[in-house]
Amino acid sequence: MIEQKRILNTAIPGPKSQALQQRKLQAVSTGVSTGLPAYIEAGQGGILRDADGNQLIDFGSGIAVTSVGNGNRRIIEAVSEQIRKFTHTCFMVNPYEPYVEVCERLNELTPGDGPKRSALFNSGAEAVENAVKVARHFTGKDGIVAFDHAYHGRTNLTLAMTAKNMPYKHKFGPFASELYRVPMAYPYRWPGGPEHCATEAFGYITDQIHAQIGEENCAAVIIEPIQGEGGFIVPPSGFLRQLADWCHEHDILFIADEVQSGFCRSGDWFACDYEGVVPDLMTTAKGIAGGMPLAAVTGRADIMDTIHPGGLGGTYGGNPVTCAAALASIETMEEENLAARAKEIEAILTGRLEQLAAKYEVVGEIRGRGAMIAMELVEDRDTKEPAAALTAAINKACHERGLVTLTCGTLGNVFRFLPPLVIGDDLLHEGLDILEEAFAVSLEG
Ligand code: PLZ
Repeated sequence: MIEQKRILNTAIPGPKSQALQQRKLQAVSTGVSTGLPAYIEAGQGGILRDADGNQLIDFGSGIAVTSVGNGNRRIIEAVSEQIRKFTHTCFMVNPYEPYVEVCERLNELTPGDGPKRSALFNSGAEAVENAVKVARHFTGKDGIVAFDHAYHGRTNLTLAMTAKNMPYKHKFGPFASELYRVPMAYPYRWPGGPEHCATEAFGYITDQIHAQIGEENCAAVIIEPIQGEGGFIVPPSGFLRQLADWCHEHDILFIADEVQSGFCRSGDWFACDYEGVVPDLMTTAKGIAGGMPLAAVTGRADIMDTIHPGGLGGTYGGNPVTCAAALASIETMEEENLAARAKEIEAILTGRLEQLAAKYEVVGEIRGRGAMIAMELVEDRDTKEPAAALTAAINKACHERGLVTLTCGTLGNVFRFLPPLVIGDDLLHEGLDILEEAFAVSLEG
């Protein structure tokens, strides 16, 4: 057991972490960078313990993954038991029950009452790639529409869908073809003002698809119901529904990428639930399996079952150990009602962040849902000029004080909060105290 308490023994990163970072430089490609190079040795709940014995408060959950907390008893038991039984057969060679059960649970939990089917993969990007494969196969069309600020992964096809050049795409092209980008309904930065964002964005997007691709050439529109890496952008209420309805009218599949927003993170099982949107296909990963690498595509049975036998798969997809973790993770979310807990976390985070906004003009907007909350920092509330350097400085000040924080945003000026859903109120408040201090030192010197 790790006490749920922040402990600072050394500077962060401490000497042992610094020595490990030196080894890292000699062994690991520079392409793989580390946000906070305090090397982790153990973790539980809302705490990560590093090589120097420092205990850090976790506001990142390994990018929205360990929603049920590191060191989760159910996950440890389920994974250990499965490893003792067998670790791998490849589902395509010798199947096993946990894979089927995960698919059953996904089909039940995802929005929509009709019959559904799922297929399991290893990473979010792989799930997105497969959703695109399925959409093209089913519709017989090629065009895929993604959004400004989108993030869908780092493989070649998903990079074509990801919006941001640096660091993701820079000099890694050429990228896959038949991928199109349309504006995102981003209320805070919508040129006509947030109140016109929903209708104007819908108009632009559908006009653009009509004029530049043609509905009859368009297989799918893919969107993160709350954009993650792009800046926790929440589209205006009603926008997703309107877009999904328009897609249906034109035989275009509506794919929701819930890799980051799914599994209770947003205060519902899925961010689509809040908007009453039923996607044709949904991609999930991250929070699904408490840190084990598992991802899924879930969708309408008539779509998923048009694929010929053998058309989908992979050596490790739905590995039994990851499936055991997913079942334990889903059980934890149900038994501990972590969706409701995400809403409590939302109340605490937004309450405290509003106090910061009252004090500091640099806080341009606070947004998000559940335990997926962000604030966008600007130089000036009128011009909304992004305050990327300040965002980085505050982030660093949090790290030095033992708080694991993450930034995001195409413009690098969004501070995001993704604590494990099992974190205690005391740690949340302590983390927010540290954030306040980081604001004070970064802005007031
Ligand atoms: N779709 C919505 O958020 C992963 C990326 C971190 P993988 N986001 C974190 C980084 O810098 O690589 C993500 C996502 C959405 C797809 C993905 C991709 O998921 O499991 O990283 O492949």
